[in-house]
Amino acid sequence: MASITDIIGRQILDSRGNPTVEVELKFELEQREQMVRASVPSGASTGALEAIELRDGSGPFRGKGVTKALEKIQNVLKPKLIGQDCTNQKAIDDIMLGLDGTENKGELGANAILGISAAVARAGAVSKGVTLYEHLGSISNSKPEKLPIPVMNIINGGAHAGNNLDFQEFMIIPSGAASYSEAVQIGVETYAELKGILGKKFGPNATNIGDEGGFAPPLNDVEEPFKLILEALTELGYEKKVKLGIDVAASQFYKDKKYIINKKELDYSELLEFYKNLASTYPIVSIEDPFDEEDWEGFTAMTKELGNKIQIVGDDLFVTNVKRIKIGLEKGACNSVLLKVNQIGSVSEAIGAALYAFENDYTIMVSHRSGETEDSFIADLAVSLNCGQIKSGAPARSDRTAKYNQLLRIEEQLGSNAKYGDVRYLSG
Ligand code: 2PG
Ligand code: MG
Repeated sequence: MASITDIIGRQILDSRGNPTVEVELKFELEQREQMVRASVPSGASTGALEAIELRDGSGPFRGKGVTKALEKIQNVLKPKLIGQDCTNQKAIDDIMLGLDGTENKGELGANAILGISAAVARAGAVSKGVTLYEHLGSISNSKPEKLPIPVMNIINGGAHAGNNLDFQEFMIIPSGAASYSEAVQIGVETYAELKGILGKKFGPNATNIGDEGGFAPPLNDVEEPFKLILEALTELGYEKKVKLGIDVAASQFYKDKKYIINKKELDYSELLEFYKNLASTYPIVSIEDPFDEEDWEGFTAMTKELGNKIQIVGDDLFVTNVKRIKIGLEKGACNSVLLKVNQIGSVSEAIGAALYAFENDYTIMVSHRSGETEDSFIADLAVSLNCGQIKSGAPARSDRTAKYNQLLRIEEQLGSNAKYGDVRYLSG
């Protein structure tokens, strides 16, 4: 028994300088008080159906403060959680869901609930004397042994950058590396090589970065980044070891039933043709949110045509919600789920969504948010699920590298037992 003795919520800053929730959770273990912390990330290109992030709406920090969420922690959640056993993740998450009582966590805030939920998971691990990934593995009934492929976003566009690129993320996927640490090395070298290429072609301003640490060059055509990244890979001799992925985040440029890309208006079938062309020209193995979050028709058509060889990932479409994944299953939309814990708002529900996706043969990519903190929780989560892939932005900036670094530690801990990547679609 490791019972909760205190819960403190505080306002800290995320990587964009916006306030976010940090929870400090104290618990008693063998008559000694212990303490753990967890903090909550935040998206910019959020899905309309994500769980609600409670923000103050007015006042300091241009209304982005989270003091209302902190009040819920202090006045509603904490009183009911004192004395609960930290090793019982599901029971604690259920108490919080019950107290909230809404479909979307609109009453207490997904940021308030997740801050506690993630801290409880850490406390559970400490009280059992195991690592976080081992503890999370016991919740999902899996034996953590696989390091994920680091899917690194090295060119930023869309809502994450001040350029004219309509696609949000251009990612390298070192699926041909022999190990996780070799993948990190390849990612870092490619990032540096690309920086040189961008600087030479477009001047030093082109190497300024976007929210996820990738470069945000002044490009207008979504095809350009593929060419530039391939140039870097070829220069380094990595073209066989590295595949490409994109997060289109298409809801961001969908207006009046049309997709506006490269200044042209396309309907879903024209956009699908565009993707087919891209995928036959470049080594693209993963495409996330290729259509608007309510354009099921587009997703279904694309999955039918490309789903046997390319990973089609639902992010804004599924919002890490079993109910949405279920609709996807019925409609034959996507073959992969992007797993973002704060989209659903509790650790138990996120793990539940992952298990449901696995049961139905979807792959899982664990994901950061564009607004992140130094918390590396998702690194342990990815290993605990053996899902084989994580996206955490560029291999630069501490908010991104915190996750990649934690995975280096885990790789060392797993030692010769560590497996790496090799998920269904990413090897091409
Ligand atoms: C996404 C994410 C993370 P955001 O769309 O996949 O890369 O962005 O956190 O802004 O939703
Ligand atoms: Mg996305």
